[in-house]
Amino acid sequence: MARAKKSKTMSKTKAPARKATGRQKPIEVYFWPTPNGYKITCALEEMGLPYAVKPVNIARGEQFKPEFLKIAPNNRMPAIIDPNGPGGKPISVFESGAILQYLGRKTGKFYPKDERKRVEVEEWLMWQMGGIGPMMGQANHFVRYAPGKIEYAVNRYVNETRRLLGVLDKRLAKRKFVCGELSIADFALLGWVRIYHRLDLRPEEAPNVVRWIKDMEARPATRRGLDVKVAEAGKIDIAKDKEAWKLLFTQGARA
Ligand SMILES: N[C@@H](CCC(=O)N[C@@H](CS)C(=O)NCC(=O)O)C(=O)O
Repeated sequence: MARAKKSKTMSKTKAPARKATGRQKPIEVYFWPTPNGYKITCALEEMGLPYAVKPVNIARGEQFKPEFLKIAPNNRMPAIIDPNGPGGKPISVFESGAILQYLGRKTGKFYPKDERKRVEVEEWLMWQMGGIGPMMGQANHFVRYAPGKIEYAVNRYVNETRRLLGVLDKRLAKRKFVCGELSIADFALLGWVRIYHRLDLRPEEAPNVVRWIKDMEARPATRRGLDVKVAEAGKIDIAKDKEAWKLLFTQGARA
């Protein structure tokens, strides 16, 4: 594993990067260690693509820097720049689902070409992007970050998360991975689903999901993806850090 190059514009990192071999330039991954960020590092590791981590310190406002907004206009990470994009020219991609589809098409891995199988993977990928991600994100917000305990909001989002995990649990009762074989849908889901316990959900509520999390985490490549660290992230507790809290949770008011 090679050290990631330090970015001039973003936070410094000691995060590892898969070594670029030959003349292939690494894919730049604009990253912060969150459930959405890990989707991409896990996929890149499983696909065996060289990459360099470019930290975007979202607790310090680096997602609003003009150079980042050029590639990610929604001021959210992850985003990537692939120097070897279509036609051999660089391409940038934002939105984790779009990045996973791009990487799947680029490598031909974990994104089947057979139309029926592809549709199935896309169903579960979109289910993650439109369901699990936003609902667990809101549940996490109201459980951990909202000032005071707003019971109605906690119940609303934790219960919806519980329902979604029930759907996933049924699906995984008869399949090793979400679509039978390992796919980009698994990479999309893992980051959020593996932290279900932070939302007061118990493992016995979804035993097949718990089994799948263990299987995924035991894969050496996925493990490497989940182990990508950014030193600075560990120093900031968003719940207690006033600057981070204001930057992340009062954006509508800022606009
Ligand atoms: N739908 C987006 C969501 C990405 C997202 O919410 N990223 C968060 C961290 S997990 C972020 O960058 N937040 C920065 C901010 O809120 O300004 C995706 O899947 O890429």
